[in-house]
Amino acid sequence: MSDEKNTRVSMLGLGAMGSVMAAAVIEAGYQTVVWNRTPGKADGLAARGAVAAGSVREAVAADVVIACLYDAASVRETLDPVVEELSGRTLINVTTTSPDQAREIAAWAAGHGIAYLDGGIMAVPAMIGQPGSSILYSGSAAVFEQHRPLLDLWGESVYFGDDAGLASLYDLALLSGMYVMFAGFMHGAAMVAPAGVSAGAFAERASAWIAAMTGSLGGLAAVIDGGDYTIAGQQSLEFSSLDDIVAASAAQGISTEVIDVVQNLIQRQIDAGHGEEAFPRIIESIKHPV
Ligand code: FVH
Repeated sequence: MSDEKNTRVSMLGLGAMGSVMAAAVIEAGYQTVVWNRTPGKADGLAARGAVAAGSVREAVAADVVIACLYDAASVRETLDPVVEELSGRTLINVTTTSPDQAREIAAWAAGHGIAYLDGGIMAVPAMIGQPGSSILYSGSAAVFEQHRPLLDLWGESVYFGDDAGLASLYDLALLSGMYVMFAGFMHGAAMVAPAGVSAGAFAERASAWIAAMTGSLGGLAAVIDGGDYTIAGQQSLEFSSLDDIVAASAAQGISTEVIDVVQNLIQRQIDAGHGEEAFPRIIESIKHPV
């Protein structure tokens, strides 16, 4: 641990997320260098003990370089001109990218002798270092293991293997679950709004209901992983018709688009002759697009 604290860490990108992550590194006692494209954003961190680098070239002269930039293009735009300096060093990229972009950056890094770990941040800035924050990693296992104390400053560190794209894939898969869940909440809030129910009042009920329902994810997963949707005792697809929800939504004068998506996934399986099988079978509609 004491060796780790002698590690010189550089943070590139001091936006909403990068500045909070850099502050945690400074707070933990690491020698911290910070850099941002637009000057001025490093001032507060310099006052807390960081060295504000005057250029990217100066910033990457560190043991570990963290990139928390806007997107994959900004990572390459920032690092391409200083690739010789980065060679032989360690790059941890927590910028959100697609899985293929993460793999491209990993290949670029490997081609220049840079040890590379890709990260997907499952937190908003206020959560960094707090319970509930996690960062998903894939790429170099050696980098993950060696710098675990640094990574753990930001939240739970979870490693998914040497495919640099896998952390990003998990990140985006989890976000897809979040967005669809939020859209479902919005649909419910829109349904009750004409009855004079505020979104806040609905959120109280919805929070309790969604929390209770997350307990069933493991059961759904067990059916999917088992590959047998003819399980007795499970609600069948024919019984899962969302017609009542669609009709009630229309009667409230709201769009049925959110519910139509789920209804269509169910209907495709019924049309294919699987109406008596269990609800988790809709994953087959998703896996096999029309
Ligand atoms: N903020 C959040 O809640 C989410 C949580 C999940 C993960 N994301 C991802 O984290 C990356 C950084 O996000 P951020 O919130 O810090 O983003 P911004 O506040 O917009 O700061 C962006 C920084 O990137 C710099 N930058 C942009 N383009 C370039 C470029 N071409 N060359 C160099 N730097 C660039 C920007 O610099 P400046 O505009 O101040 O000069 C900021 O430092 C991101 O991937 C999220 O998806 C955050």
